[in-house]
Amino acid sequence: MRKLWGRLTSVNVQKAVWALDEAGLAYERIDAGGAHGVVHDPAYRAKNPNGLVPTLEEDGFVLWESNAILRYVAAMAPSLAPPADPRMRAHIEQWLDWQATSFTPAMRDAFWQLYRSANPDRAVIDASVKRTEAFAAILDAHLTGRDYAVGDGFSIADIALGCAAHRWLNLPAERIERPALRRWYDRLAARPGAARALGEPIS
Ligand SMILES: N[C@@H](CCC(=O)N[C@@H](CS)C(=O)NCC(=O)O)C(=O)O
Repeated sequence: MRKLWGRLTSVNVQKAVWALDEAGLAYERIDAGGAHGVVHDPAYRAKNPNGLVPTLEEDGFVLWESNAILRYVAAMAPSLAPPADPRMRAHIEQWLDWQATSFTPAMRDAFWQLYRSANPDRAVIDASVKRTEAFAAILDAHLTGRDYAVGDGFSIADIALGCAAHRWLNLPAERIERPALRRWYDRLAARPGAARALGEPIS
């Protein structure tokens, strides 16, 4: 039986859930992380020594790092199969890396201050929002005239970027309106595969 460990409020768990649902693969999701704990248990640490979520487990095969899980699911599921063209594959990788190393880290401080701090620090929020706006502008420009992040079909790049955009566009902060980013996100969020991943209130 396939198991996915991780709370649905985690943006990285949302990516894995979206990919599994989009692929139509059966799995059991087990709450872990945050208030659910579990991640500090030795049994969990034996699977994922980082003590983070998500972790995917399939009959003794264990995989962590959300974007690695996306690539694995895409390798298994015809509906998410990577394109044959090496350049298109490279662009999918590019956007996966950009999401993980640029877009999401930029908004992390604002998210933590707004959702997790008893005394949100306005200066920290503003600086984080400003950093993220620069990346949002890049994504908005890229998505202008496009329906998907790469090529003319849905891919795991849309999942990774879509989960990050979900967090960004719902952050209770003032943002510059980005029409192409908004249009792309609205289309993605309406996919049946996104319902569970993006369905929980952000917290
Ligand atoms: N690079 C890792 C980061 C994983 C990560 O930071 N997960 C966070 C939630 S988004 C976490 O486990 N936080 C601790 C917790 O929830 O207890 C990935 O992409 O999977």
